[in-house]
Amino acid sequence: MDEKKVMLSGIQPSGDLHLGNYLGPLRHWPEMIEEFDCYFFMADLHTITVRQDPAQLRRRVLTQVAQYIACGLDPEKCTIFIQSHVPAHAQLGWVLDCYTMFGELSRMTQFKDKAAKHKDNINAGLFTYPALMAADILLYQPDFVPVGDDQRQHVEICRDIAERFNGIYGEVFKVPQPHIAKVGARIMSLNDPQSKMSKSNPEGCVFLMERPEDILRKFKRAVTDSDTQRCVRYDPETKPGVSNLVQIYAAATGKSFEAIEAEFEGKGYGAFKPAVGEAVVETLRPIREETERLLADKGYLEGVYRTGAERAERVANRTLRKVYKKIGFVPR
Ligand code: ATP
Ligand code: LTN
Repeated sequence: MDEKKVMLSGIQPSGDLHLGNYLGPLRHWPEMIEEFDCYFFMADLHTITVRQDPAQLRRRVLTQVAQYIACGLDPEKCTIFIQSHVPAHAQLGWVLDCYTMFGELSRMTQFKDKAAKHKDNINAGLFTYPALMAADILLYQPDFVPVGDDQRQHVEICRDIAERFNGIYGEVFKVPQPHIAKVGARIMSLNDPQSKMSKSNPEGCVFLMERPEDILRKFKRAVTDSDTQRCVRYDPETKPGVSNLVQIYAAATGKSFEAIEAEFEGKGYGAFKPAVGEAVVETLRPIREETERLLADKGYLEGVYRTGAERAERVANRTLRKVYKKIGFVPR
């Protein structure tokens, strides 16, 4: 009997992975695979809520599979798969659409943000996205869902949907907990420290596959704060730019905020910004190199996501069958 707790998470392959994705959730995933039964997937079904170029989408999904492995996810020890390879996600997604309320979907901040950003394509999928995300999660009966802070609301609505369903049909779904890291859960944009680092603002965003010289340039240009003392101190209220860099440096090096403040005492931003850039370059270098190596071995990657889909499908179908039965669908 496998008594391990279960953990699941996904990232949309809607852009190249960046430092926010890495320092927020992804960096913590490899620590979890020893202790938990883990499922990690490429949320490709979610990406089409915004229009995608087909060739780019294919490239990004494969790159993301390679990056998951390069970041330390050993495919022998966890299940890595592509969401669209497991039809149960779309199937349970539809069911959960019918147990999710218009009003609660209307309150989702991601929907409001994306609807404002893509005014010409406010499609139904963008609106019901959280019900599909709930299906992604509930199919695997996980205990924890490790995500960045911006996904907390989606994990909470997933809990509400699970409780509603269980309230009608009995204990069908395990109600999962979000798992949000203390340091790195919200990395801010380098050129706009009031907004989160996001691929939609590439100058403020560092991508995992970016060249070291470009990374260093972005850090040298990072917006810092206009106080006269120019001291390196973690204080997000009054010094959002510098605090973001302190957070990045802490996450990249494992040093505490106090140790960082002591290290740069009396040195000013001129010394600090390149040091953060160097630390990030060194953190990302092995990941970039390993990703490139893996991308050259398409056969290996194919083996990983095929095996992953088979394993995921077995677990997902078990939950889906149970749901169909509870609802009253006639078995085939
Ligand atoms: P978009 O730019 O479209 O908002 P994104 O870059 O935020 O997308 P997602 O696929 O939405 O990427 O997020 C993947 C994971 O990375 C999620 O768990 C999310 O919480 C986390 N994440 C995204 N951006 C950051 C960030 N700046 N800091 C910390 N975690 C982040
Ligand atoms: N919405 C998530 C991606 C995602 C996800 C999930 C994360 C889709 N399904 C299930 C955790 C569990 C995002 O990162 N934007």
